[in-house]
Amino acid sequence: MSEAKRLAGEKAIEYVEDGMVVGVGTGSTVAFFIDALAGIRHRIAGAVSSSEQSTARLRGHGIEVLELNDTGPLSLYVDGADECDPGKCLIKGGGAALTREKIIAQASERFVCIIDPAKRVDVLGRFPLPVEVVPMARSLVARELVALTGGQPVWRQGTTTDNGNWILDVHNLRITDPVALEAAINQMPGVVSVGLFARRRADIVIVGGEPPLVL
Ligand code: ABF
Repeated sequence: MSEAKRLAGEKAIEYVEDGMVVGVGTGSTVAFFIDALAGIRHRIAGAVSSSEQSTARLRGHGIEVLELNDTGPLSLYVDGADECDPGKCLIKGGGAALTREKIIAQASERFVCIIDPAKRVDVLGRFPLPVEVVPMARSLVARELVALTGGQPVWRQGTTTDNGNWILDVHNLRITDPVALEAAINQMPGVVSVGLFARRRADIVIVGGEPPLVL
């Protein structure tokens, strides 16, 4: 599977144009993209990173990491996903970086999602849906998620996000209306963000393979 991730990550380089500040996501597929980006680092103006993990990898390659507040809107965001449906709606956040990923996706004109074939599903929800919560709201939000979705929220113990918050993973969902569910969960007090990327979904999906599939 890591070969498929590498092929997807390398294909995404085709969307990088000279002088761009590139939005960079998080995860093992993105790691391949970052490594490929290193080969053209002199052609780009820098990167905005969605996690400490990606920041370290970018800097390790000598790529300058910039603040989103300083760059303004971005032309391109490249990130992975945990699941992708036929409408290019995504579940993300398995790596706990969902809030920063959502911010950068929203700030970007084009979101290129890079995945391996196993991430493609007909209906989102087999992968537990991550929800970032303010710590004091953990059990309140968990109860509300049960009432709203019928799924089972599980506290990802031992994980603190880059923003100092906690993650609930909601199991056993079948998400037939991702836009509506994203909006409903976003409205819960204590929720920082939900790992459903439906309102701002991917524009282009690259499925790693020989050759890569571009959707
Ligand atoms: C991040 O990395 C996430 O939102 C997602 O959880 C993960 C993708 O997984 P992988 O490591 O397989 O690329 O983008």
